[in-house]
Amino acid sequence: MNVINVDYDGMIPNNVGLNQDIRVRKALEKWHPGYLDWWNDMGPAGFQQSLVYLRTAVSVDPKGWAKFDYVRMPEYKWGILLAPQVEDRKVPFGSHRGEKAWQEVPGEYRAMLRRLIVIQGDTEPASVEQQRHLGKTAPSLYDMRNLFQVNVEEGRHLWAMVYLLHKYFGADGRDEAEALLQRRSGDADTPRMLGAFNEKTPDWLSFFMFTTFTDRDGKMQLEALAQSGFDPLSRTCRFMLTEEAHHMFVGETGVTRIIERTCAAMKDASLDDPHDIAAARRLGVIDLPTIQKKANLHFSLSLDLFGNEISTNAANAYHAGVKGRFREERIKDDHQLENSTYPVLRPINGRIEQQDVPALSALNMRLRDDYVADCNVGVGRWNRVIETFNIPFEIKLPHVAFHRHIGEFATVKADVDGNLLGDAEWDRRKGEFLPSDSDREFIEDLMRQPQYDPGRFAGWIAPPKVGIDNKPGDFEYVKIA
Ligand code: BYC
Repeated sequence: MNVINVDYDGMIPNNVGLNQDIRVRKALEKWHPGYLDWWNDMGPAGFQQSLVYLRTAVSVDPKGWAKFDYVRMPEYKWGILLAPQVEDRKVPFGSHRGEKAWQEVPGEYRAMLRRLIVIQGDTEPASVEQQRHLGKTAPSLYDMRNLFQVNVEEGRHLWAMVYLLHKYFGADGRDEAEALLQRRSGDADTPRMLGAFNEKTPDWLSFFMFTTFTDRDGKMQLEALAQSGFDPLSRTCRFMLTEEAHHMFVGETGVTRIIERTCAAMKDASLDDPHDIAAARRLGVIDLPTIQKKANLHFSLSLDLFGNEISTNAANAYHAGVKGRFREERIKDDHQLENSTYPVLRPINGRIEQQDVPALSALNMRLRDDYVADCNVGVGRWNRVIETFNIPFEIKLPHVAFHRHIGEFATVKADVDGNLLGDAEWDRRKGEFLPSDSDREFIEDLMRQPQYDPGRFAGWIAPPKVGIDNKPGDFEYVKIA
């Protein structure tokens, strides 16, 4: 079997030799109908019979791994794809640094690995559930197709984690795989595991912010897991990262196109004051301050996904060689961190202060710092669009203490500049920073009318610069059934 090309003949496309691995193949085939039931119940509402122009992974060769074609989503070939094995790979960090990477789960790290794989797996179906109603308000067939592409690939990422559970974790793995189909985003009794995945994604601006900020947490976590000494996890995550890039592209360019449309409408109407919200809204576009508020919301929710700044779980996972740092191989240090420190921000006596703590326990903070830097690159691209229109407005990421529910800042209230606020002042001013009910109603009203004509776009978003798979502007990305 060729590790680059995928065995595409069976029920489950794969490059892991599933045909020869009868136990795992049978277990996955047993899990499959439950997955399809979940997809039909909780996947994109209303478009399951439509033909969607989707890419499917047919190889793991970085130079060309996908083919595009029309497919009905329930018939999408969700495959199990691992990046090619790196010959003679070594554990790159922690106490086992330099030892041969593990092809099986080391007994002493079994519970730790299972927990990380389950948490990663849980986020994937959660996001599909959160986005399931958006097709009904799609601003174009191009955007609708991108939404569905993201959705089917999150479904594939669930398959990726379920494969690891079935292959390497025996009966407990099978139970966990079953439970991944039972939890539901936002459900009071059986919620998804991490906070941000129980929030709503009620409109397209939220979707684009989610794919910008929350999918980027996905990128960072996958990069950290791709370093793992447990080689099958590393290889799985490396291939998932290839797909993840498109999800962030969808988010970042989606927000860019909304900003572009807003700025163009303001210029056409000679509206120079970006803070004249009512005037911008009268033009049928989303005002820049509301875009900023949505960014504040989704960025702060995504920061919570990094866990506690100071975490024994993270220290243990690094020491064990199970979860590394962002781009571990590019960092110049001993890759063990037993004797180094890292600066962490903490609220101390009513002020936010920086404290040096043991680097091993600060790994979540470090990954979050890398994440914030990566986010700032994307925000810079948004601001360059605003600049080209000469509009005096800059989108800024809020301070990391703002609107937090996990970690050091969960017990304090802060404004977007990191000034600590009393409860009363927070209650009075939170509408300045976060979308209010009326902001949400405005956006919902604006987006109520979908645009399903090929090549046409709702009035609040600019068309993309190029089509998917280089298709022309009027390409029918979704044939609505
Ligand atoms: N919500 O020691 P701590 C993606 C819990 S996104 C609720 O800081 P740790 C995607 C924590 O579980 C990436 N609970 O934990 C994006 C722990 O509970 P237990 C998903 C939380 O392990 C878009 C306790 O608090 N992948 O792929 O250092 C679309 C103590 O916390 C939260 C991963 O996250 C929270 N936000 O850090 C689709 C990678 N935060 O176990 C997909 C795998 C913490 O003591 N996960 N808690 O009862 C991990 O690496 C880590 O588990 C975490 C938490 C970074 C999540």
